[in-house]
Amino acid sequence: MSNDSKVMAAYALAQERYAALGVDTEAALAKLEAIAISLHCWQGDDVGGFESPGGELGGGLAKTGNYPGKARTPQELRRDLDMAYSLIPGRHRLALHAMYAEPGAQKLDRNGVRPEHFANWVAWAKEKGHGLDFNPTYFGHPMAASGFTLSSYDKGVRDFWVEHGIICREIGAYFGRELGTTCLNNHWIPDGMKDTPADRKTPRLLLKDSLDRIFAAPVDKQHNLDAVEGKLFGIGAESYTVGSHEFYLGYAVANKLVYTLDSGHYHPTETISDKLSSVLPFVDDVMLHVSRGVRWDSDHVVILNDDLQAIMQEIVRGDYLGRVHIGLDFFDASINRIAAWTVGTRNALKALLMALVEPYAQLQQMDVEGNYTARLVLLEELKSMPFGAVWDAYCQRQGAPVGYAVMDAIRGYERTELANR
Ligand code: RNT
Ligand code: ZN
Repeated sequence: MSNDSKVMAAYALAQERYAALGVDTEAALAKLEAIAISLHCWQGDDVGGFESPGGELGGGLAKTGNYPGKARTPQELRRDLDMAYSLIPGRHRLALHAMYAEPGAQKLDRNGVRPEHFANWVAWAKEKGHGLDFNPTYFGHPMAASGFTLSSYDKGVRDFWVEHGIICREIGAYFGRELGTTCLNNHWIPDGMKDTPADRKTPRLLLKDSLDRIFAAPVDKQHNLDAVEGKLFGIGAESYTVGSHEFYLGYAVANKLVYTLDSGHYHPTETISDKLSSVLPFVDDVMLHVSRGVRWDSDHVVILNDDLQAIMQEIVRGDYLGRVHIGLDFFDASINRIAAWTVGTRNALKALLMALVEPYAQLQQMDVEGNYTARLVLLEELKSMPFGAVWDAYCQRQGAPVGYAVMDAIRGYERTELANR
């Protein structure tokens, strides 16, 4: 029997096992196929961007590792992304940051960035069929060196970043218009203090004022949807982060914006999975930055752990697939960067599929009936159902490598492409 037919034979058996639980695996795969994950461009070059070679990362973000072969140009980054997408089943999106602009020969500052500086990205996305998301870059810049941007006591600094925020919304609208799919535009700022501030209030009021200015002009929500991302702490902002969870959740609710939940932005024992059903009665949409913090907001590659499964279960069980925009946010420079994207995205999809093949109506009924014994037994038995056979069949049908074969493809690309950098 060929490998291909082994995969399909295993799937046929798995399909029957799931059918016995009342689960239609074909329906689950059809749902999975419709989900586009937003890959983050910044895993490809350690949050470098193309403004200046070897610029300071800043903003409390830290990359560790020096694995060879990092993308040095937009062309290399797009080639690497093409490779990663080819290893991931389904059709997915790309999240860009403003610092990935291509100004040509011009020297560009953040307030000078314009839609045309992303024309190559748009042409590439059109050709390959990817939607584009966006992020203004409020860090890694001399105007952010004080640790403050939109909440700075210095009006000149605030004005500079407000200008950046406004133009970035236009860039997002340009993406949405050109590609015919809404661009999620995520605003995150690093502002905060290493040590205890005297005044926690004023920077927050200044931030609110800056955001009001950025979001004052109406931008067609069909093309550009703005999101704000809260955070608890960062390196150098351990004692005070201006844009905290409560601040931005309040701001998003009051101003009908999307709220972004990043898995690394809370107390280490707090999970974002529990926040979805708490936040979604009050905001229309949520954006996720799926990440993996190890002891702190370390942005490790997402693995198939309980946290990830709980996030995807909440999205599927709550019927939130239309309102939760799943994006990734991690950067590991110590391993092959294409592998990092591939593993993280495949895991996000695996966790979604696991949630999609749950007999949820049965489980829900057990909640209602107070049948907690049966619920525990079923949930534990589900863990050893032949989920892997369904996933393998999906990869095979989608033309993505099945199982550890991804590593052959990654090794091949390392030899022919990355080794020459
Ligand atoms: C930082 C935020 C933010 C960044 C990216 C690069 O803590 O998570 O989303 O990681 O914008
Ligand atoms: Zn994030």
